[in-house]
Amino acid sequence: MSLSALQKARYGYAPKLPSVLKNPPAEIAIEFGKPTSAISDREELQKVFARTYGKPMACFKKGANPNARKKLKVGVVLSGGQAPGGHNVIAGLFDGLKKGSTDSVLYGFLGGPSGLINCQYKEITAALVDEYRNTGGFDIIGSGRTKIETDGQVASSIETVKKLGLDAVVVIGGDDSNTNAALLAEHFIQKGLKTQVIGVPKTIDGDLKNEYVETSFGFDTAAKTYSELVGNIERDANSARKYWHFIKLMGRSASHIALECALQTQPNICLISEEVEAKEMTLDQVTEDICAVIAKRAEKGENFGVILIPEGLVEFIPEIKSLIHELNDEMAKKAAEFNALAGFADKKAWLQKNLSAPAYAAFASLPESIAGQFLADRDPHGNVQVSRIETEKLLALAVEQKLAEMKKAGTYKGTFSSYTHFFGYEGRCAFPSNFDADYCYSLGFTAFLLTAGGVTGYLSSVQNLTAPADQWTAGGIPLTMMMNMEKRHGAQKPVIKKALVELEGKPFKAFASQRDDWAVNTSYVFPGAIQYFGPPEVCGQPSKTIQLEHT
Ligand code: FBP
Repeated sequence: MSLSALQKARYGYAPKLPSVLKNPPAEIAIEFGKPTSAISDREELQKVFARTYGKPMACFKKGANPNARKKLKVGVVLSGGQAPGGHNVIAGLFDGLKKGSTDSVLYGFLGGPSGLINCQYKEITAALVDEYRNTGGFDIIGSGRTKIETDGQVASSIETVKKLGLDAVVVIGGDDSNTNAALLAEHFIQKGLKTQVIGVPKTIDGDLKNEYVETSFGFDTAAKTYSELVGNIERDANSARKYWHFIKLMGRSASHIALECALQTQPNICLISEEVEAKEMTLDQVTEDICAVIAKRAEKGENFGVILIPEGLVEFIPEIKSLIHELNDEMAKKAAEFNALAGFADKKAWLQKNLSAPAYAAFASLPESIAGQFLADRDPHGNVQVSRIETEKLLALAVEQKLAEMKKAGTYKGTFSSYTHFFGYEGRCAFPSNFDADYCYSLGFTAFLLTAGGVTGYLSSVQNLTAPADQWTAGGIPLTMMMNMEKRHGAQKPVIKKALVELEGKPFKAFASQRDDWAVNTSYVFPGAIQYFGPPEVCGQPSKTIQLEHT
């Protein structure tokens, strides 16, 4: 593989660590706090996690650590969607293990959790890890979305850890993967295994966060990458002054990415799914609101603008949410019957018979090209794949239609021409920002210390992230502490609670206090590309979301 100049330069970047982690491992002690409990549903969770529930929080401090020099065998898994910084988690874990004992071994499971199930792995050597330091992507070992769920999958995973004699498995993943990690930790103890399970909070979506997990890694870089692109489009729109750009931004459910991009680029409109749901807005109302802004700008002769749309929006619009739920259920219950249908017309007729009247009406109101996307293959959890639904096109079409009506009624006098974009995969494998490079390396190193500390069912946690890195703190959060029970596939299941945008939170309030002005008065900000070298105000700032959350 030939290397870009940036890649070569990034190999030489030394990630910054919290000062406590700069000590030799034998001088980093693990300290425990009081026992913890879950967010809610404590009794049920205690039953599911009979051996791992309620453990104390862990924190690393300078002090003697007699276990740090133990020779350890650890396996690492990358789970779910790519997020910038995953390679640095592995680098931090590897370096920590080798600092503890040069005889320690790190295996990487190939292609995600299926690598653990099927015992497909490779040893992570110094030469291998050096090729991936400070780079984006998950290609060092690959990732996947298989869940370790069935008895057979758990049994196969147990076989693998026994065969390799693993002291620990480190799972780098989002809320679902870390829920899975917690269950695995419990299964391993039940089966009398010594193998610990440690999680690491990953996802560009930014929805794996709480009081103790300030952000998931990858969010910072992905949102900065999209903000660069949005800013470039804003500048183009402001130069050409003739197009409205509808930009969908990745983030499966939560609107954190769209909100962060809005705070960075000050677009004319940014929809926030959580607000649309709270206000129970219909698709028609969302369209009307957009048209009102377009009409106001047209009065000033400004027939251009930029609209940010969170990827998950459709699932937050009540009538479409109900449609999706019914579709998911019916398509799963009568899968063979549905899959035998050939064309769109047959499928539509089938839906008319099988959906409730309101759900079918919502389906029938969609343009055919978009309606078909609601019928595409489900993800492994049986959910519609929202990144495949062209919400940006749906809205652009609906807006065009409504503006034509407004023109006839004399309430709109402008010209309307639109472009649609989807930014998602463009940001998931970018070179990690310095923030993510440092954060991930620290998370990986902390995962090593948790392993050496003998705990299981913990999430690696690095906090105080708006301070300079040497003031960050490191520790571990019991995974059960972040859980509640939720209905999945018709049954109550333990899950780590997803963090959606809080409408009472500071990032949303900062946005809401300025958006009316941004809507009408062009106020674009052009963040430019992520900078890796230079003064801290240019290359060392964390996301606006985390900065606002800490004010
Ligand atoms: P994770 O939660 O697994 O990190 O993935 C997030 C995400 O990037 C979403 O933003 C997006 O909806 C989805 O993955 C796309 O999935 P896929 O990679 O399977 O196309």
